[in-house]
Amino acid sequence: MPSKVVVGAQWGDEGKGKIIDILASRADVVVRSQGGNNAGHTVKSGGEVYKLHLIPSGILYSTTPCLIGCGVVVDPKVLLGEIDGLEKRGISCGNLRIDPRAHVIMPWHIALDGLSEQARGASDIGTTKCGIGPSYMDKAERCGLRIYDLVHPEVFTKKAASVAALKNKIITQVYGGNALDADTIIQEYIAYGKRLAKYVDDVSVLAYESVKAGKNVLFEGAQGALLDIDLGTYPYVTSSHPTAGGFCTGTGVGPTLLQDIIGVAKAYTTRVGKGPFPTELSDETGDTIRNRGNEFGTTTGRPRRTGWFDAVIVRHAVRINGLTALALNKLDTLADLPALKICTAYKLPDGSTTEHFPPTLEELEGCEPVYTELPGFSGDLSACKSFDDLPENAKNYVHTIEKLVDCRVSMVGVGPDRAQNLER
Ligand code: 2SA
Ligand code: GDP
Ligand code: MG
Repeated sequence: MPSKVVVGAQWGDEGKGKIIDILASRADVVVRSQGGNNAGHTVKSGGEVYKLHLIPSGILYSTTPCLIGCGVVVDPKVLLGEIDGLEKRGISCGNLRIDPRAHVIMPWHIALDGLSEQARGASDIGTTKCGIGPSYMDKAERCGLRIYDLVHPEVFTKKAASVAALKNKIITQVYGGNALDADTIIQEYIAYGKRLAKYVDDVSVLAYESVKAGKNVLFEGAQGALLDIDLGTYPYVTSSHPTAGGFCTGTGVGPTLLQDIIGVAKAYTTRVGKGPFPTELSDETGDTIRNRGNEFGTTTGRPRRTGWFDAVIVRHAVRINGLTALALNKLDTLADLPALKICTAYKLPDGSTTEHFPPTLEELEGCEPVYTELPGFSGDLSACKSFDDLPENAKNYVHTIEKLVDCRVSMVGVGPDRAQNLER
């Protein structure tokens, strides 16, 4: 399986962790390219549950190098906590590597994430408050601190002191918040840097050489297509590119080195945080899906908003990622609902319809989902061992989605465990 890319095809939490874990068992190297600890990937294996935020899911396989690319924003405190947590459970992190170009999430980023959300009031984004946006802002502003700086105390002290002074001005004078103690922070982070130094290496070179050597390289996505800063539901998006193109800039490998691009979708739709959600169900059916599917954020525990499968958004994900296949998770969650709806298109205010996701929120406003209704299926799908074992109506549901989004469904999820995945 030379290079495979796994991306979210909706608003995140599609079950990428499970698919990545399955593919990681056959991968020689796993690479992450964007986001930070706002991601939460749940991997269930042999009765154990692992919640990973920053470390690529391949870490559960002892010999697989796991690379954190230059496009990731790294909270060193969280990363060290994750390393310690895994090592306590007997999982070695010796194969972890972090690109020196990756940016560091500092306490002022976390403070500013909270303060700016508060200042937005009712029009807040609903961020995870992990400091993701403010860290990417500094990267674009060219005043960010990078992993290289973190592991070089003299460089770090100088740069961090000047950035801290600027950030404290913003925190106190713009937002009326409390200034942070720069000296204490610098000492604390130098200590983190000392522990992380042994993991630092050039991920662009490592990833390139692995692909060139014919190794199976797995590129692990976080969040989802509709959260892409350019192609998602801006401004209700994250601050990175959780799309196939983001893997090139976020790891330092060129597009011709990426082969299979697998989009992961749920058999319905969820989103956390604010922003448009055309097929949202604010009724009992939505509650049933949330409770049955255990739809609560892996990072923040927030209840996820739930709704019908929206072929318009997944079609958008197929196009912007150039998906070669889809993994459709959580089909089991829909069992026993009397009828299932799929949104096939949006009706525009002028009465016409479109199959394409509108580029702006203003254009999306006033769009109404057009549904097709399919018969439901019942029973415990989690016991199915192959696609053929599924009830006819469940197979029909999958075939309908394939046709509507023009992409082959190569895997169907019927439960959270590694084994509950039907490959086709
Ligand atoms: P941020 O924190 O700046 O990236 O938030 C901006 C928007 O991106 C959304 N976002 C997410 N959506 C789904 N899942 C995410 N990760 C966690 C998980 C979520 C959690 O895997 O369960 O635990 O709450 C994630 N991360 C960011 C976010 O909701 C904002 O809409
Ligand atoms: P990610 O961010 O895309 O990796 O997804 P999360 O881990 O945040 O959320 C997906 C949730 O669904 C996790 O709790 C998984 O264990 C669970 N899950 C994944 N696939 C399936 C499936 O096919 N069926 C069920 N019932 N749960 C699943
Ligand atoms: Mg998640």
